[in-house]
Amino acid sequence: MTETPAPTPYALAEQAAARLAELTGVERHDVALVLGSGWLPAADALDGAGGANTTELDVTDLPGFSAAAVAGHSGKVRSIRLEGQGDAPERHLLVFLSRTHYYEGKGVDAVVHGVRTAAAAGCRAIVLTNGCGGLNPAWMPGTPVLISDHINLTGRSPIVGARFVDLTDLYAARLRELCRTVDPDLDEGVYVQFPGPHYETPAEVRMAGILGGNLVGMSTTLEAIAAREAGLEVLGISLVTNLAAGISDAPLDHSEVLEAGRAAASRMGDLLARIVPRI
Ligand code: 8IG
Repeated sequence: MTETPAPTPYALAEQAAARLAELTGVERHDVALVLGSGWLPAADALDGAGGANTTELDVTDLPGFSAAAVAGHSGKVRSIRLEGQGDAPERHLLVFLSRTHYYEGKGVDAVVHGVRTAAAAGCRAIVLTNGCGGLNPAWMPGTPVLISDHINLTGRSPIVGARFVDLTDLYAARLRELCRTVDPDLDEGVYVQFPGPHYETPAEVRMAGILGGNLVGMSTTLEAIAAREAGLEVLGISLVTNLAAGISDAPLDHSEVLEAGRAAASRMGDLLARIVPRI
């Protein structure tokens, strides 16, 4: 008896993309978004037709995805048709309302499966969002910050083998500029990914600052690397939902994260809705 070998992560993403096309009737998607903690309320602004142009699926309908594990992360994926306007052509968005985190212990391939599925579905660009802690005391909870670069403290890579992928300008300067044409007050910063799921100690937050970091979180860097490997242009946007440990005296609390998202939803939704058609 012979056993069928497990598909490679890339082949599994091809299967997920094929199933996505079948279930949505959309042959190719153009731009993908991954919505992090606090971003869910902003998601609805993307379908300007009030949901009429949206097909929503459970991620588990697609091969290779597992159910969402975090409160505030819905295990759904949406396909949204943006009507063409002026010189902006019709676009198909692929929006993940949840992600798999490194700290879930499902492995790095599970963390980046959405990114690889987006690439296999035809996407040329991806917007990676997250909720995170801020080191700059001027960034009040609810402040969006463009990711200019990252420091990956997981010690892991989604890539296996002698494939030396260049990460210069990983977070595309062109897309950051585009964001600032929409919202000129947007700051930018270096995102430091810790493995989690515990938050940092105050000493670790000081270390992140000494290393050149401005934002601390538990996602995004492995996805960005996989996106670059797949040839996608990457835009990263953090929503500072709390001051990082030790920057303020207050202890960290996940409900604070969800509340900051609700409070910032209209600014974030407006930003996404105005940027995405121009990517
Ligand atoms: I939301 O302060 C959110 N996610 N590591 N630190 C880390 N992750 C986070 C934080 C934070 N806030």
